[in-house]
Amino acid sequence: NSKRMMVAGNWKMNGNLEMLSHFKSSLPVFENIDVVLCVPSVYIKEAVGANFSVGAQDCSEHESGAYTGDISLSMLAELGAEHVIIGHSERRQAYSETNERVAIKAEKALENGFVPIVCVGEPLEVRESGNVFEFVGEQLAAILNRCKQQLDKLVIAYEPIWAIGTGKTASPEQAQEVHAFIRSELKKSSELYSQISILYGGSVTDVNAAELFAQHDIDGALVGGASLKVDSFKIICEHA
Ligand code: G2H
Repeated sequence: NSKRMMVAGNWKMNGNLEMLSHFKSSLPVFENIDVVLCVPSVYIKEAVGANFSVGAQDCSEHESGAYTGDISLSMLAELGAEHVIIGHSERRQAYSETNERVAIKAEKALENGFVPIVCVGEPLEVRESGNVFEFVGEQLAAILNRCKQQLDKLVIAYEPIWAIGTGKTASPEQAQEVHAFIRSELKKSSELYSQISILYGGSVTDVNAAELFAQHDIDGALVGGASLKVDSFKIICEHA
């Protein structure tokens, strides 16, 4: 894989200031890959300034207004966030985020100068019924339709829902198969298809990262549980 790799940690609703300061002091510089830590938004300002870039885990698609509890992209930018995870399956499921809403958020993130890490991925029943490409293809189509202008800035994360936090990783071959499909869909929309990073997410650990990264179309990882321990996160970065 000749592309610049990215390892993005997704702390979800975990961590505290002490843990953050430990990460800031312990994570070394990685020259040849992009290392991003997506922390809860309240920690973004504190997270900035170490050897990693900082990302948010969601954003509002609105600029301002009566949206109690939401956080705008300009607010996240003010704190120093450069990346934002969009359409994580936990938000699609628990907050009913539709394909279209996810696509609008991705579009707004690009407009605001962010690198959106947009998540796609199928639930178990879709995998078992053999409709993975159809399902992921629809998620992707909505995103590509709105993000055509700046596709080279986009990062896609393939996260099969059945592999999230379950300890059940997709095999490198299963992941590569969907990554190759995503790449072929990107190719239909843009000449820049080969420059778009496609991350794998779903129970990535320091043990399985290397074989996932060895796959042709896997350009890095979105890491949940294993991003909560600096030692395992560091090893995953070393493999990238
Ligand atoms: C998938 C992933 C990070 P985990 O949600 O986005 O989490 O690595 O814990 O499966």
